[in-house]
Amino acid sequence: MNTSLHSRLRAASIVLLLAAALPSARAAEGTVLAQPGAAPLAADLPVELAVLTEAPNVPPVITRRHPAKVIVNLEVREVVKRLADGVEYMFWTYGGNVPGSFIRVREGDFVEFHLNNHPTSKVPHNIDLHAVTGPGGGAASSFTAPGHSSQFSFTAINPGLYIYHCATAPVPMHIANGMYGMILVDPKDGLPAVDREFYVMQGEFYTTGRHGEPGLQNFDPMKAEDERPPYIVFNGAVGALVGDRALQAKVGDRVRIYFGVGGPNVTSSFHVIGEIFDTVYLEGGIMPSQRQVQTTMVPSGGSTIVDFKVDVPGTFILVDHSLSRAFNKGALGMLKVTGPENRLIYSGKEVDEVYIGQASDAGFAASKREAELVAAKEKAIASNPQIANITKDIQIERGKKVFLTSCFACHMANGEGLPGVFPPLANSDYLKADKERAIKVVLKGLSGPITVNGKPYNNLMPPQEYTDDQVADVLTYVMNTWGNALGGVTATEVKRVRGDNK
Ligand code: HEC
Ligand SMILES: [Cu+2]
Repeated sequence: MNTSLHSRLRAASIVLLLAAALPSARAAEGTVLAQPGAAPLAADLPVELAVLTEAPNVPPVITRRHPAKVIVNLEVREVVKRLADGVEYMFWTYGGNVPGSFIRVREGDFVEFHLNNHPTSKVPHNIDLHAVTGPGGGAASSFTAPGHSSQFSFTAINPGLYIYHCATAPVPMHIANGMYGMILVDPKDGLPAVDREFYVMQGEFYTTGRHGEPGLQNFDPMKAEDERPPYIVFNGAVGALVGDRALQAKVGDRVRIYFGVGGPNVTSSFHVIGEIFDTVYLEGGIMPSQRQVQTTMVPSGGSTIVDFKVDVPGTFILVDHSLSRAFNKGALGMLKVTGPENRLIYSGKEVDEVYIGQASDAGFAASKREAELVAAKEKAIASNPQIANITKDIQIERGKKVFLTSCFACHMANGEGLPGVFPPLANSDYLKADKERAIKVVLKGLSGPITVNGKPYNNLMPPQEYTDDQVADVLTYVMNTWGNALGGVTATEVKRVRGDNK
């Protein structure tokens, strides 16, 4: 390192140390360096905890007319959830859902941001908020290993609707797994009032299987590189906004949609079938940029705000008007408007079913009924002892194969383990005592002191990377071999424990 750079860095760190030592400036080096008379010191601001909401909900309008110090606690969690009927995906999320929790602050607010990466996460994550003025948008200061938290702060000097996303390598993969959301920085005097506000984000998923291929799907890096997503969806899943989950409004309401594109790659031609946007705040800025708009273009990593009044009842379909995406890949949602007809504005009856096919109410009802029947079938199978026994025997053989890919290396092929190092699975009182705990051990690993059959162990078992079925099978094998007779484990039980995230 050259000496002048070295001494400049040292000078910079002394400034930071001094800043930290001054009581009034403890909260923020940033404001200490601000121009005199610019903003009040963060330490003098009233403190608020940010209300975070799950899509399609938006936190309440900010009514205060002064800046505040707003504390945001956002937790990263890796969770298996529904991508489409019968299709699951390991989503990486901000707050447990895709898109991530909606954050709302006011222009001039001092934001103290805490990013917490859940202990069950497999990889580190961070956050780049486009609302942050500063290198990386917070990414470098928020790099957080599993089980850790990091903190940084910024002043929201620019009002607008901003995307946030993970910027940990490989960045396209983190975003493609669902790591994006939005932060709204309300202008000082707020946006014009409306009756309903919604939060919708588009993003694509690069699954190894084709669109609709059932089961837990993995991320396919080649498809991502070639930009060939089998899924392009609103709010993280096919049908996230249809049927019972549709957006709701009443005739006469002024509706606002905060719409963003997480991507990572595909832009959106955002359109609501049967509506005209009265106002578009192009690219998520705060100036109305156009009136009477049919379709607005939203870039990847960008946003838009659209306002429109709903004049007649019916179902209005949200789409990416690159329509194969809507009709074949999932980018389709609904706004259901109830209230009196206005024959002057629109005379016809609803004819959704003819063109939206599977996403129509009839299709939605069919998927719901199908799910009920599948559950009923599984229940019937489970309660038939003959089928249950055959199922268990199949599980045991499959589980043995799983056991022989990893577990045996430590716990030994005969399940006896190694004295003082690897605990036994044969006749293990630890295993016997708690089935749910055993599932957790396999999914999430185990470390620290434990006692098995009266002997102490204090070692580390890494989490085992298997599907729900494989975990169920291997535990069923372990629980019914070497003299163990402990019943079975189902994939459903494993899924529940995996989703638990505790
Ligand atoms: C790299 C070595 C290693 C592998 C591979 C491994 N384990 Fe473990 N396992 C351990 C260690 C070490 C412990 C004890 C951890 C501690 O001391 O806290 C343990 C504990 C357990 C326990 C709880 C203690 C007991 O004896 O009942 C169960 C159950 C278990 N492992 C099952 C499995 C299964 C099933 C697999 C394969 C899917 C597996 N393990 C793979 C090392 C391993
Ligand atoms: Cu990430």
